[in-house]
Amino acid sequence: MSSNQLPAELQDLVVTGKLADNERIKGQSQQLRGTIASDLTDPVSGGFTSDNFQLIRFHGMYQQDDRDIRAERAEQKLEPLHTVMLRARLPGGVITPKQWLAIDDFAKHSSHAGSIRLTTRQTFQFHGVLKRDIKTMHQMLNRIGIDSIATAGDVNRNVLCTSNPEQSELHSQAYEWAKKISEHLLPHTRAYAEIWLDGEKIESTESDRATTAEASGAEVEPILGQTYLPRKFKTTVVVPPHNDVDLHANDLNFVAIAGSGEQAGQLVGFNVLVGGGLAMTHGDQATYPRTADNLGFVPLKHTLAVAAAVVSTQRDLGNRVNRKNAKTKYTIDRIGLAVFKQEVERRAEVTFAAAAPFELTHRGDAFGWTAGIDGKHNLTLFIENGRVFDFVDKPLKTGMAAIAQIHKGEFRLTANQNLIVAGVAERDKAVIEQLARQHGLINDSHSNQRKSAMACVSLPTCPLAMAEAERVLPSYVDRLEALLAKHQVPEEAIIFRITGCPNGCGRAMLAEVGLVGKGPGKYNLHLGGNHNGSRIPKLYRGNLDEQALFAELDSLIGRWVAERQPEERFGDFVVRVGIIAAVVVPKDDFYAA
Ligand code: SRM
Ligand code: SF4
Repeated sequence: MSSNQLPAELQDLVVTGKLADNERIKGQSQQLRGTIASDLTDPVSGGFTSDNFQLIRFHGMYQQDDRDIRAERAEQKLEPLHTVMLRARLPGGVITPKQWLAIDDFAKHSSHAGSIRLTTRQTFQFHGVLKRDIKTMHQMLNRIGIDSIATAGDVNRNVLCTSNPEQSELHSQAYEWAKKISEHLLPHTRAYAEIWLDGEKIESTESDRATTAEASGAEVEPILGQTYLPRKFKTTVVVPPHNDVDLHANDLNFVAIAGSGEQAGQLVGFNVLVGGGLAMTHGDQATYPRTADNLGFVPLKHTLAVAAAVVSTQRDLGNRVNRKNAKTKYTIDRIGLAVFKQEVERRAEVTFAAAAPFELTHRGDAFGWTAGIDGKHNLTLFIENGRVFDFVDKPLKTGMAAIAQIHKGEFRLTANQNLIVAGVAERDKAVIEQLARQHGLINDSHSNQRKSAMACVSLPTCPLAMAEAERVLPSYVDRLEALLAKHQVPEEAIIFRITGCPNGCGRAMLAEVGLVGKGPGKYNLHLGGNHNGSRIPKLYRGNLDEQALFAELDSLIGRWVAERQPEERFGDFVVRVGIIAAVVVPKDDFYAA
């Protein structure tokens, strides 16, 4: 038996029953090809048919329609206006000005909304791409060395890496590992190149992922397996003390550990944390958000083997019957952390050492200028909702393009939906800052509170949205700012996040105040997350409309200001005084009365 297969004694832990239909789709897809190519030439529908609707996700796209006009089109007996949303693969969120200019140009010509959307996972999305433009889009991306392989679907997604604007030695080493891990866990199928690039080489991956064939003729997927993973899988590389990537939202996390003595400041290995994830389903207590557990420390040389072992353990033991319980977090709670760890050790042929000490102190981005160790400078720009668009009063997209025209360094997208102009020479600082100010990319009136808020995309493009998120965030922050001013703490900031449904894309389940969409205009209010993102907030009040919500927050903020200990954060206060119980063991505590 290969170390990459399930030993006999663990066979009983495999969930049996009727497999989810997605397993059939993957199994019959000829390694993710399906009949996507023929759908592309079908002039009748703007959408993808049957299984292809799911399969395009593995190529980084989702079929969507504009929900604002869905009813109107139905009345006119028209099919929804199908378009795709594309999500790029950008490990660590790094993108060059030349690449930015090309995506800026494509957004102008081919995306309905004309915007570039920075996501909570350090990449960008195009919304509203018509079927006829999809191939052009992939070919344009390929020319600039970007792809969208495995940014969606049951695979390892875009690998995050702390966007450390100080660009320490440790950070640049960690970033190299984020790229290597991303590359190592990619699917091996040539489907992407065949369908979108007419078989051309994929410029963004180091190797042409030519694959060996099974006896059946199918390409071999050595890590992901022939039917890929049971569910989506997310990985980060974290450089303490900065937890901007929100590691507890992820299945697999490599926490960078620096050496001592001669190796001080150098990356020597990683603590490996597994089993984080934030999604749940309203009314289904078998689903819950969960923080990640620390398996221990491994030296650098074992990194890729451990990554592959965690992925393949989840591949073989994850629930393929019920997709709602399929993620790594549920596998670990079902089979036990000790069993999961032992199997990872066996597959990777390592023994985890005791976890190395580390501390995570904060999550927000360091806005404005910071100096790097290379004598260069970095400018972190706050992009509300990650929406790079030419708004009437602030032409952000034009401003970004103007900066890209002259910038000689790179851009870094952050996991907080913001953007860093990185590697700026002293002599170029003034002109870049001037361009940023001129186009509304720097606005000194933005409060700390506004810069600590985040929302998912939600309506009108997200088919799963139950309530608004991105579109209400600015006005909800106005109200929160007004409450902080009323209670005499205008400089304070509460980590405030809105997510349009319980899937949790805006990471409200790691906020101090988290709103989860319940229905149009209605939200569940969660409290008790903490500043560094290691505690899950619990339901405080359900189904609140805007008025009820801000009435609750008014009274809670009033109590916090009156009764807090020095420097005590809102999330810690509500737990300390018993307004809400702390979630310590998510499986047991999240729904406990
Ligand atoms: Fe997400 C599905 C947007 C980060 C959990 N997410 C979706 C879809 C694709 C809806 C769909 O399936 O049709 C949304 C598309 C909306 C649109 O129109 O753009 C969507 N998710 C996003 C983004 C763009 C939100 C944003 O405002 O930035 C983020 C893109 C990340 C990326 O670049 O890859 C995004 N999604 C997240 C996160 C946060 C994170 O990873 O840090 C989570 C919670 C963490 C987690 O996975 O537990 C998240 N998205 C989900 C889920 C629930 C997964 C689950 O475990 O059940 C879904 C639904 C699903 O997979 O079935 C989902
Ligand atoms: Fe859509 Fe829900 Fe994700 Fe928001 S949280 S983007 S509404 S799936």
